[in-house]
Amino acid sequence: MTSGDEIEGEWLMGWPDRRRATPLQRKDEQGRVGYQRSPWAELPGLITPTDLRYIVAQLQMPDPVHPNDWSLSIEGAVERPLTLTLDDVQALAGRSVRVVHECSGTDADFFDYLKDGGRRPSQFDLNEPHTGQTSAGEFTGVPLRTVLEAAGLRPDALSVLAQGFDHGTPGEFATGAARYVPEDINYEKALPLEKALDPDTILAWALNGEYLRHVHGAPLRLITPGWSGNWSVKWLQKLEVLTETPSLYYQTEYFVYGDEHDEQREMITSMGVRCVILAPRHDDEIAPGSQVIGGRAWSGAGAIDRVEVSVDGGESWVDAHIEEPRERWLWVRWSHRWDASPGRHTLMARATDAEGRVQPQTPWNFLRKNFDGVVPVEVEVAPA
Ligand SMILES: Nc1nc2c(c(=O)[nH]1)N[C@H]1C(S)=C(S)[C@@H](COP(=O)(O)O)O[C@H]1N2
Ligand SMILES: [Mo]
Repeated sequence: MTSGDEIEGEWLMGWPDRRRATPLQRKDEQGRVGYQRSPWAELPGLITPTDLRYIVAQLQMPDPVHPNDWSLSIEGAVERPLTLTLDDVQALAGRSVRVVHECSGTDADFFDYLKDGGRRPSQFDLNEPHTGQTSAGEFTGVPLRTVLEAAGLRPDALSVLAQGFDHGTPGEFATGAARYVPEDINYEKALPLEKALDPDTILAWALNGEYLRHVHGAPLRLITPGWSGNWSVKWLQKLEVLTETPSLYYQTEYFVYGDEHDEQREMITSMGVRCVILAPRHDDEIAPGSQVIGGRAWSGAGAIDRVEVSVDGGESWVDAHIEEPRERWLWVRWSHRWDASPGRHTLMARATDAEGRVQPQTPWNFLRKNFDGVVPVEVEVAPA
């Protein structure tokens, strides 16, 4: 290849290379990113590069804390309250988990699309790359359980409050189900004990092979595999073992199924089952003959066991090929070869997880959280 003959227009480390996917960012006056959507559907692999992960901060991005000035307190219903430095945490027997991390609000518009048969949401328009609040990565840390055992859980323990050092008044996101908007709170969630003791629930200091970045909750954050992103509290400063599951804004007001008038409001916990067709894209015109339909599938409750594809709008279904590995908390790539006949076709794909759950699991709800419906993709196959 002669110089100047770029493959798709980008130069990396002095060499011509392919065009890289870009995230959608919101920056403040100082150029600091406070919100980012991941171009995950443009990325071929299973791990989302750290630069391209989604970023959400419900309150305000806090100022960074130097790891040497940071510590974590473990208090409440424990035998021995502790204060741990980052060195202390890293000296415990650690582990890594590879997880899909997803904001419960990503793709909320699809609920309305499927419910009302209305306009297709813009992020799946062909002309715009699909971005979302979904990313997958490898987190390294120590099981929360190990830290709780070091402090000694009292028998009446019921939940573990995880508190971040970011604080503020819920602003632009403070709509919907909440019956009140509190002033100047810290971001905090009280994790039910069973999930807190799951060995896959970790306190993470590293992501994708390097130290966690500030935007993702450095020096230490919680990772709750399978539960929607809001449980994975960033910028941890305190763990408090409680003998109840308390009423908290982000627990019983905001991230709930139901609206402000509902008596029975349910906390949003594990994600449903998701399956997305990434090729071909909606409204594509494709050639007749052998074509590959492919995409990604994941679940909040277990590995993906089965992916089925329909090329006739859901009348008949066939099994697709699922690629290895099929890790419990990661997504899988799947594909299906199809002999495309001329005309318009409605393609669909649906997944089943190891718990036997088939999508959709989550019905339409007021905040449109944890969308996992089957979204049809229409394609035009050219005449032979
Ligand atoms: N301390 C703290 N933790 C938090 C949040 C926050 O605003 N503050 N946002 C939550 C939400 S709603 C999501 S979706 C994820 C986003 O994590 P990320 O920015 O690393 O992708 O973090 C969760 N943990
Ligand atoms: Mo979120």
